[in-house]
Amino acid sequence: MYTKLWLDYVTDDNGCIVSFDGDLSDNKLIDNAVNELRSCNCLKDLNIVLGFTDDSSLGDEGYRISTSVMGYKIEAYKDTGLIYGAFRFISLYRLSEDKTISVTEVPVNKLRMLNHWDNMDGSIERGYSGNSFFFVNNDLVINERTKDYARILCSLGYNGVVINNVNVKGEACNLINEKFIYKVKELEELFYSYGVKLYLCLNYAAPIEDPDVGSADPLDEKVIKWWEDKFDYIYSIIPRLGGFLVKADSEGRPGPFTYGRTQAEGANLLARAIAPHHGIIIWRCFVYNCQQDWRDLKTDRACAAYDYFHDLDGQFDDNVILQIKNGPMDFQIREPVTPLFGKMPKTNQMIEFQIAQEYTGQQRHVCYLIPWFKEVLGFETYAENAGKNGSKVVDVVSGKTFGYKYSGMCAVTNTGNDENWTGHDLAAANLYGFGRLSFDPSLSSEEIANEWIGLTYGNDEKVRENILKILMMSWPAYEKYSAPLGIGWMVCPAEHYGPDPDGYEYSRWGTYHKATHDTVGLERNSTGTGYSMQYNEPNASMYENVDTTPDELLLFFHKVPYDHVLKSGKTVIQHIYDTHFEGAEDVETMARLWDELNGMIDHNAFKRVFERFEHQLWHSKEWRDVINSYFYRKTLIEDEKGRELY
Ligand code: GCW
Repeated sequence: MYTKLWLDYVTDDNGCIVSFDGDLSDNKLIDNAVNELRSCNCLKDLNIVLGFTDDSSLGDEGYRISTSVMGYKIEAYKDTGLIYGAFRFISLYRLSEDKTISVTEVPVNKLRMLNHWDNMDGSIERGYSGNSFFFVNNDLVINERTKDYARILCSLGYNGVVINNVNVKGEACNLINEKFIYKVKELEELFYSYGVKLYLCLNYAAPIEDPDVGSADPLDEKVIKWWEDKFDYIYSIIPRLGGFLVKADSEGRPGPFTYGRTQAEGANLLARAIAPHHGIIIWRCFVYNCQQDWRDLKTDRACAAYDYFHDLDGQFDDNVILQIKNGPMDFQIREPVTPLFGKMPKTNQMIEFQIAQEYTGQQRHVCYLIPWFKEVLGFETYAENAGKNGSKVVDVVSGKTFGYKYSGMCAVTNTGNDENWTGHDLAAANLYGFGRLSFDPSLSSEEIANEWIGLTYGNDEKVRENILKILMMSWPAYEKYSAPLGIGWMVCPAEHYGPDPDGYEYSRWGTYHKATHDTVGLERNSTGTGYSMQYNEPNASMYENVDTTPDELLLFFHKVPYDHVLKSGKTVIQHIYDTHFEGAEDVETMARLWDELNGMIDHNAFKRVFERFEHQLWHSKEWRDVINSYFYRKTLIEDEKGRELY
């Protein structure tokens, strides 16, 4: 294996003395914590004591690390905290110059999860780093890589993983049947021993296939009994299973709407059946009409989640969590924040991001997404009655604003069975970063990047500086050379890769930019689809008005002429030309910064990223020229700077 990323440090037993101050009666978490420390080369000859403290403010997962002349002490209130603390200690020790470590850290978010879109045949929906390492040929596989993965998750602060695709199909339906349940149990035990809870996706329509039931109507007694029996069975074998993630009434999948019921009735069906076992139901809000007629000027996909869920506030059981995508559409390079955040005080919510780079370069382009996620989390929702608790998205999803029982952050993962886990070596910064960010959202994008660079490439200053620059330039660069000003979907429909400005324009997906020869964008204020009115004030008024809408979202909210002047002082058309030229130039800069590292880092690691840049250099120019030509041909407006347009 050529790289294990930040786990590289793990080598052989080396004589570091780790003592556990307490009763070790068969506790796998503590065993694993001790083993990690003992087998870590960089801790050679250190004296480390692990122990419990009665300081309950550390909660289940927090820890305190301190340094004295005797050595190091890692304390926690619970065993889960000890293993998080052990991993964190290794990172901090490796990053620290003077080796004095003194931290107390408690995770901000209760749930910090990854969602796999892995299918049982081994493929991964929107996977860009090889095939699944959970599933091969319709079988569930548990091996060394699975263990390394559990270690990675724990070392980054994740505490939950959903291993199968939300689009549950084929054999995946059997994960909760006799055929696979004992293997799922084995997997649960492995993850549990690293502090990570296992979750599964389920097929809401499953009872339809049972000839004795033939329905999935949430109010049908037979359906209710079917799920009760099913959860009784599952939990009799895997009592610690975290629960289930559900995609219903979405993209062709049946759900409560099929039976004229609400989303709350659908979610509560499962929540009530699972409640005696203390499981949770994570219910996705990605519900919209994906059979839209592009001629229909009234329907707006952006409005859908709010329209279907907002009025149900208070109707969901307390073991339901709504999982809501960061934006109202679908993981575009730029979208406004979904207006449901801050508007449902009585309903648990968690936010869903995507580190699988479906629309952001598919792990062939470098695109460090943490700065984007930070912007989303920092968005002020102006939730009513939030008071001192705060009402930014980060406050809402961490449960602070409304005192949610369950809440947190999850991301669609970017991992696969490629040797480096994430396809592009630099995409590992997103896997690392999302774990750290969900543990502590106050960390800056630069802090997270610096940690990752140090742990992955060592502490050389030039290496750190160049990679940091590349990472921090990468998301803005991608935005510049792809779809402009928040408009989204100028991408090839087949794979969601590469430019195709009209690719979605006459499709059924509700994702239109409506560019004509004199205007571009959609009117989503009160004179248009009304989407802007879903926000609390003053956001609603800000988006209502062209003059107060931020430039980067202008075309998401408004239809404007190409000579409309942005706050930057440029016209829309000139902004499009300029950013597209700039974006492609930024890629040249990033590639040059990488080239400078030739000879300074492992050659193979250097070469892998070098090759990805070769592609990105070409492909960013393709984006630039296709998008610029598209608008040039529509408008016949020349570039002010006289650059070539085709
Ligand atoms: O972005 C879309 C993807 C689908 C995905 C869906 C979802 C798993 O293109 O591949 O299906 O979102 O989030 O459910």
